[in-house]
Amino acid sequence: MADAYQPKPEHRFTFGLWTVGNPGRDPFGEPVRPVLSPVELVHLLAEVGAYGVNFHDNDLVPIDAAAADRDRIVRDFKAALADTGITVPMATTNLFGDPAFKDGAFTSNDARVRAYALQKTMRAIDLGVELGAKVYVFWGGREGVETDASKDPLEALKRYRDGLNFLTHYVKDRKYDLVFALEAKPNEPRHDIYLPTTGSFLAFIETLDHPEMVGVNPEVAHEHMSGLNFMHAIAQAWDAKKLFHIDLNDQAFGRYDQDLRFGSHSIKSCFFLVKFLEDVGYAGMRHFDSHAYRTEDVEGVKDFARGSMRSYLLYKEKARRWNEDKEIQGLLKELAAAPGDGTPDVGRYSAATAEKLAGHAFDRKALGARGLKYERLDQLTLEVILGVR
Ligand code: DIG
Ligand code: MN
Ligand code: MN
Repeated sequence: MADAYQPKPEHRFTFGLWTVGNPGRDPFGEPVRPVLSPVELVHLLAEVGAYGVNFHDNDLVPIDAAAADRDRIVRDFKAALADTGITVPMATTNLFGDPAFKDGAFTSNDARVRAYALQKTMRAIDLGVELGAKVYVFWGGREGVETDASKDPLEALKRYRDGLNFLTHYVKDRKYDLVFALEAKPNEPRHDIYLPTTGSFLAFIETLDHPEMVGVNPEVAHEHMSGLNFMHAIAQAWDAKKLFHIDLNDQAFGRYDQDLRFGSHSIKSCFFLVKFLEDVGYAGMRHFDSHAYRTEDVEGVKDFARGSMRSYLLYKEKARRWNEDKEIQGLLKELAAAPGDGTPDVGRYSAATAEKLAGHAFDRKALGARGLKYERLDQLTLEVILGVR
């Protein structure tokens, strides 16, 4: 029986071809699942109720495909999209798999590789736009070093900037309706990856020729790898009007990139993340950049995909209950209450405010003595998440 947590198109749940198509290879083991074709994966996503599918250029068109094969593959893919109603909201380039990119793409020490990366990305942008993508993601998985003896970080940042500037100019020249979303990760596969966090990219974007075209695509696992609060990174991106896309998954702190099913590990942080996205009215894609356990067969992959979307909707319902919980809202109202003890209201600076503030006598001991009831507030939050409120 279908309950209230079934995915619908308006939820905008999307998956990359490389996620549900992950055959289960890992650094210590061979694939455990058959490799499904892009057409088969589109039908699998339609079966589980997804809204859209994303891809790296070579997830769809093999890097050495002849032109005729490329055209057939794209034609068949378009037919599967038309048959199922699955859309393509986002596309990206694989600038990390081929050995040519072993020392990076845009930041490679070899000018030929940097030029090839631009050519490959231009072609991949054309393909993404042809299939309807409006967001173009850049994950610089190889833009980094094993040894800092190999690259000057200032030169590397200049190359990164030059590459992205070239491509924003290309998109503008082609008059594409497309924005860029930059995805951070601190390490893996490189020992250190440049621009390791969402915050790093938010600063970097302001140094580009067309910052208005460029936002971020934060990923849960990648901020967790650095031990960071993901929802805070999202809040900063939202505050800067740069949350153009998001990679949802899950991750134990301080480990390799696990790309776990969304909401399956960090229960409380996923609750606050979904609450934030729903509270602010984030209208972008809910993209799951994750994959099934290596223990799973193709039916298990469908369980992974269904669980990702279902968990998001469960957290969304818990957020609604939190927002409507009378005791929780009462505590928040108390916290927000104005002191009412004559403390000057210091909004924007004025000489008069500064003078009033300078002369005010604070009761410092009383400030420190106030109990804030966060234990009760957090316990109530936990009880909402655990389903007893
Ligand atoms: C890894 O987290 C990266 C690649 O999978 C892809 O380039 C990007 C798009 O979501 N995420
Ligand atoms: Mn990841
Ligand atoms: Mn990602």
